[in-house]
Amino acid sequence: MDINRIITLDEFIIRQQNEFAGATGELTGLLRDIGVAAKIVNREVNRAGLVNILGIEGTENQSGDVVQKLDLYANEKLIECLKNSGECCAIASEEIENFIELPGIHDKPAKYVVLFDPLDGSSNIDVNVSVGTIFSIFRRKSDFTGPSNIGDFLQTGLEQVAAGYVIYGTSTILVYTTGHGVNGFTLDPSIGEFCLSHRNIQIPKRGQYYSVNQGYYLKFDLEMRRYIDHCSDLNLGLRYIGSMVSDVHRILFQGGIFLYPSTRKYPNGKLRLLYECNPMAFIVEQAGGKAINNHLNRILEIDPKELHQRSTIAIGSPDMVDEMKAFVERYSAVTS
Ligand code: AHM
Ligand code: MG
Repeated sequence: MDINRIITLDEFIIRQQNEFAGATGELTGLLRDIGVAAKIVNREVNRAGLVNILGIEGTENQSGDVVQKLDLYANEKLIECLKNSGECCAIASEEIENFIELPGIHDKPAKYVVLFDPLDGSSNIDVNVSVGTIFSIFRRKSDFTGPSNIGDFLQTGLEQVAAGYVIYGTSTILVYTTGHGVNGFTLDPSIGEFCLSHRNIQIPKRGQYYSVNQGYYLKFDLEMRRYIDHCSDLNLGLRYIGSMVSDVHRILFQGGIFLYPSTRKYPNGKLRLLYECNPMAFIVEQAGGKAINNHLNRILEIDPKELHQRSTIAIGSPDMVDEMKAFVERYSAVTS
């Protein structure tokens, strides 16, 4: 086979499916439909400067953040594509208070639920900085013949069957895992296809950057301040975009650590466990990295209690996350 041949996302997903005996193609269909939604959202993100859908919508989402118009558009498109897919029985979105049941197609019971953050980092939209879409897929736990329930969504991150993100950056890249490594696909706008561009992504053990909103330094706990001082002592560079997808994407390729610790405003962290932390943790772990919270618990093992639960997070290169863990252990022992 010609190794330079273009492999599209659709072809790659189908090939992966063929490697698993008993795979029915349902997850394949679902991933493909998310790919379609990503293309539609991408088109709109790119056109955003041209049409009047920019700007703050004026409402607040479930978590109290200001919602911008493009978030709502991305939210609608994802729901639409997942509805048409017929493989998803219910969805939960960072932009919606409760989960939504989706009607089945031809009375076929759907096995999966999908959770997503339709447009993460939305405060960046107005200034033309990269944003992203994050998704997480679970097999439903409830009886396939009845309606889905909250228990289908409140599963630990370990139970994710797939997770991914799309970064709308200088190019648009979709990165996903089904628990067998991580692969990245770059959208070729000339043919309208995501093409395999980053095979079996491995995160470096360490990196030259740390990523945290250092403006909140004085609001962080002592152990976190000490760790940040340590990063600075090591002459690590600080990179913080304010768009988790973009910050973690860089770390996935170049190594480093991303932190969103507790602050006075967000004592449990700002980021959402189900829409942001779990899917990113699954991807990063699959690439050889680590993800823990401030209590040093593995993100993927946290038992969620509610849909919009927040979590602190330290995610990235394995050696750097271990080092952060050691700082927290040392300095919290000093204060306790
Ligand atoms: P959003 O989902 O409302 O866009 O918020 C999540 C974003 C993350 O992408 C980013 O890492 C973080 O919020 C930035 O928050 P802050 O401005 O407090 O540093
Ligand atoms: Mg978000």
